[in-house]
Amino acid sequence: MADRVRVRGVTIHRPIIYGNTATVLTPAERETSHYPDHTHRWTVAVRSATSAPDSDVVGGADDLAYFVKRVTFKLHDTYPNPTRNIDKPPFEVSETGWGEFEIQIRITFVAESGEKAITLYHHLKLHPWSVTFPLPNATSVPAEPEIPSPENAAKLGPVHSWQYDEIVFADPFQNFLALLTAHPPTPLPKTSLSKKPIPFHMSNPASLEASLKGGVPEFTSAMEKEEADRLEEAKGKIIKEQERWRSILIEKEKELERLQKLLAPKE
Ligand code: SLL
Repeated sequence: MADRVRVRGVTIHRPIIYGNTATVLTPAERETSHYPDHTHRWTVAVRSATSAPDSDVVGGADDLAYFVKRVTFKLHDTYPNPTRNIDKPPFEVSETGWGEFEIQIRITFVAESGEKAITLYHHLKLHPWSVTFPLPNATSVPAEPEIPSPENAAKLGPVHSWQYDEIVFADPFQNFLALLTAHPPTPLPKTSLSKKPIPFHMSNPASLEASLKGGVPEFTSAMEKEEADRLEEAKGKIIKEQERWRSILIEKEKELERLQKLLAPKE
């Protein structure tokens, strides 16, 4: 069948984000809840990476349903029916709860794609970000950041934890390629149009301060360049460290040789 023909050598990708937002429940909400021990309301989602203009939603400008058939969120076993299948957009689950845990996110593609489902993992983040840096010569692991009181956490506003990713299709079927090219993704803005902060990520601790100024974060294409620069800088540092340790090793080997000679029985 002609539409079962793979287009060899072609790769095409679609940018997505996955992650969660969380807010502290107000005392009134807690009182009326069936679960008095629940402290937060959260939403875990898979969305297109670009945010709609003037929107309070992170990502989601494009509807992913043309290539995504189902997103399965596997919640912690403390939840009733922990496996949640979402078959139409928005591909998200909202719940209340008290604890952070790992969510398994399985994305199934439309049948005509012929693609296998992919599995992603997201650590549900409820508590505000804080970064504790290990000191360069520290011998102990830094202490776990303290969880602020609900009142203080509420003052900090919603918590956002989002990961940018690209779903790559290699050698796609001809009809699937046509489907994808008929739905080009809305490009990311170069820099944030409405001065939104970039989403905080542990790989970029410097972004913490900006993300705490509040506002809904937004992914931009400048982030990609900045990440490439950070990787380049980190690579440079590692090469320097490698050279430093190599010369230390050479010195030590020389010393070992010298000491071994001293120990060797005289002829
Ligand atoms: C923890 N390992 O101990 C984690 C588990 C589970 C969170 C967190 C809801 C439970 C319910 C809920 O928040 N589960 O339905 O009441 O922190």
